[in-house]
Amino acid sequence: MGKSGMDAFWMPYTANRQFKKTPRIIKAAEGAYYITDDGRRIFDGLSGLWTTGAGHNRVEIRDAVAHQLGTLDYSPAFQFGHPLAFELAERLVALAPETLDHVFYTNSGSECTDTATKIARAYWRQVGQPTKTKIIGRVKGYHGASWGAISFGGIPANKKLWGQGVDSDHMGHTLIPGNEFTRGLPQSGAELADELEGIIALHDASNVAAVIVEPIAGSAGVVVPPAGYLKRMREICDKHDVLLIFDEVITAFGRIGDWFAASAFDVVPDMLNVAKQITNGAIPLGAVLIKGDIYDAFMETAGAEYNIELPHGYTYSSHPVACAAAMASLDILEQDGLIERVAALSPTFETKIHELQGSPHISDIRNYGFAAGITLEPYPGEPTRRPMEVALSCWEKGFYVRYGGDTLQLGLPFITTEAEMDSVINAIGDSL
Ligand code: PXG
Repeated sequence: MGKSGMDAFWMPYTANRQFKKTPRIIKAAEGAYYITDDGRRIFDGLSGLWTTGAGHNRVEIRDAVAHQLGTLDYSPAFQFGHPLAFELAERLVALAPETLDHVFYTNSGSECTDTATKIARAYWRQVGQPTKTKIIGRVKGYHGASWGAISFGGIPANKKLWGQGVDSDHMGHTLIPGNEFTRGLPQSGAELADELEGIIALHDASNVAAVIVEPIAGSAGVVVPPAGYLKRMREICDKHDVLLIFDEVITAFGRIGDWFAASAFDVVPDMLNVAKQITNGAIPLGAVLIKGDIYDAFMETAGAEYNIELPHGYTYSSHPVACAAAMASLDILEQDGLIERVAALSPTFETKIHELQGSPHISDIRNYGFAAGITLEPYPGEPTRRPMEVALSCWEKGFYVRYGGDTLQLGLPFITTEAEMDSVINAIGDSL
């Protein structure tokens, strides 16, 4: 593929000029490996983009998708339904914490962000508190690329180009000095949640609709919450009638050795966003899991029964092929015991990843489940350069490691062996 053959595609979140000079083309995959156009096998150290924990090209998903394409390839999402959409929704609410008992389908994490926050604002309006509109996010949060998502997100580079967004404010992040190289949950810092109380007081609770947080921030480099922090956040939301939205686009369906972070940390949000791993990445699908009393409020206030209670949705909400892929992916997680596998091997991964402490240029390592973030010391004035250099060196060695900001990220496939853990961690160490 010559340079001229690569010009037309404006690649997302990509250094296009650099990439097109030194392309990294993936043409196939199997299990935990990619195969490049020059025939190299590359270990998939981020499970795609946190999507493909069960490994690539699962026959069960391929067969379910093929069967669905030959049965019902598409049906209208509005005012009509198909059986799999209802089946999958029942299955999701059975897996989720008990009070999350309704499902709204989207196609992506960004659409989940917009959907959950739109529902939050509309909910307060429907129950007679229409001034509750502000959404609180967090510094270092990532919720996608839509207008809502960049407004509530807290990664400066993703915000700076766009000007005015949707009404929001932000809490600080939880990466505090003293917690470097913590294994799993930091034991100090729960009180950082109290900042939320100050922000709600600043704007007055009568103006605040919801808080949206990733229980473990992914894109910013796997920022693990201090023990007790999320519980404290839940209490503050309850005290001030503010809805709590968990963005579990990365954490749901096994990444942290449980079905959801909400279950793992025993904190139930009012809405919970999922995407990515729900179909093992094979077909786009997202979903917002929603508490019954929110759903009920819309049903009770919409007037005549033929009225649409929530004028929101996407052409591909509940796409039959995506639902089929999700059913097959959930089957795989259950039948192969992959979530139990992640839980069982997490301590081993934790030990191994922290063996990198002391390698040159590492200023912090964080981990939970099969996720880890490594912060690297910046070159003067160039904080993002070193992670890129290390990740590209790993690529040359046969390992895909994600880089972003001043961090490297690992999101191992759930099928990763101990030997593969060693080899990807060694590749990072050697590259440093
Ligand atoms: N929420 C979270 C927590 C995410 O991680 C989104 C929302 C947006 O999803 P969509 O499907 O609209 O892209 C994400 C996406 C990384 C990385 O390097 C993470 C994402 C995307 C690309 C890279 O960690 N997460």
